[in-house]
Amino acid sequence: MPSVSLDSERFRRRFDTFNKIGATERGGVNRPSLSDENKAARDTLVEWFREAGLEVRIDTMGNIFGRRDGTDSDAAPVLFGSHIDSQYNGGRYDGVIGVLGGLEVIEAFNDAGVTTERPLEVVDWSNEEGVRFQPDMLGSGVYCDIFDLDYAYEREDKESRRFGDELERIGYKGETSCEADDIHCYFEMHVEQGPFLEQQDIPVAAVEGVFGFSWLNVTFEGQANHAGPTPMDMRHDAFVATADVTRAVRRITATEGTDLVGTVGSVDVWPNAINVIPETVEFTLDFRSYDDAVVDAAVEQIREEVAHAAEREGLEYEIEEIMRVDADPFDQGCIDTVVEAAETVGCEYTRLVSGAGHDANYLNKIAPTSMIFVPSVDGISHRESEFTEWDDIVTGTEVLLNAVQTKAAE
Ligand code: HGY
Ligand code: MN
Ligand code: MN
Repeated sequence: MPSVSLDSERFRRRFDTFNKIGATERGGVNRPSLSDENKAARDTLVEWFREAGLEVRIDTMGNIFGRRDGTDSDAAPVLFGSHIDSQYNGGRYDGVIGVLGGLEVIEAFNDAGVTTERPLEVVDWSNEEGVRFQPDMLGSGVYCDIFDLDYAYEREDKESRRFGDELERIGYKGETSCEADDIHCYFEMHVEQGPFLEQQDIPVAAVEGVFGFSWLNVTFEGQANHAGPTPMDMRHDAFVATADVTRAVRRITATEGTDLVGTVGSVDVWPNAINVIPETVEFTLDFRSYDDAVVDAAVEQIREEVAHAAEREGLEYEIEEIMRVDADPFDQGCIDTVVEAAETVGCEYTRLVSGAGHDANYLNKIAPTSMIFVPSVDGISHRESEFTEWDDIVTGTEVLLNAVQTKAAE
């Protein structure tokens, strides 16, 4: 079999060109799901998929698949990819290296004139980040039958724009039904988004599973009033209760010996005026652990904390769990394939569990799945200064190439 190798210069040119789309002044990207910038990135990706000779299909959730036929065109394909939607001021690597790295793997087979036995498919999943439209991993979630299409189409952003309407507006409400095909296996290469690989000075990790997590929306309803004449004992201040719950998140997650993490990431205050007691606060909670029982307990505790904070301040409240993903170990066969691929490449590697959610969470429920991590400098992600050394990305992509080649011959 002729040797199949990456062209890292081509890959780098593509990566740099791609990240000019929605580039921010501070070196990051702003390509939130279904925005004009996301459309421009999608258009570029479809053009590159076609230039690479891939058969492109877009499904009803806007997931973009590029298919390269195999000698056995009826065989279940090897699927690999990630996402190109970003945080509002996110990093250039999160998701993008998994999609463009997947395209580079395809191009390497093209350059070598090698046709694999199984078909290969590279995918860009819609709405992985879940910052504009919650919940996250919506495109892969509908594909894996976690969410139904109507639910997804009804999701609204903060300006009350519907997911389904925005998907149509950017021209990516495809024809193909968004439902799982028969897939041989799924790989996703991604930046670690944590500090461990860099701390250990290791370029690659075979990912053994992903944390489970819960996302909740909380609304406190108090009473706006004048910040001056209103005596403190007459106040019903929605923000004070929010602060109480935020401190409670720190107390709950301070328990030694667990991997539990908790975040209050998004807070909307109304009327948000310097001299008005906050009437309404809507905020989010994000709890994660590799142990589902630990997440369940944290959610239980925070529900009590919300009720107590509302009672203390004399507020009405609502709490809604908008998403719950269970922790899942990945497929041992796929993990072993990633390990063997790293040994073939000859790079040092370790094994990690992912604290970040990925489309692989859901693919893992319908097909053998694993992931490949490459280091994040200073463990930074979801921030414009997210950075990964290019050599590490090339190494990770070589591991992806070898893993795909192995599974495509099975
Ligand atoms: O929330 C996550 O872990 C992912 O970035 N959507
Ligand atoms: Mn990601
Ligand atoms: Mn992300």
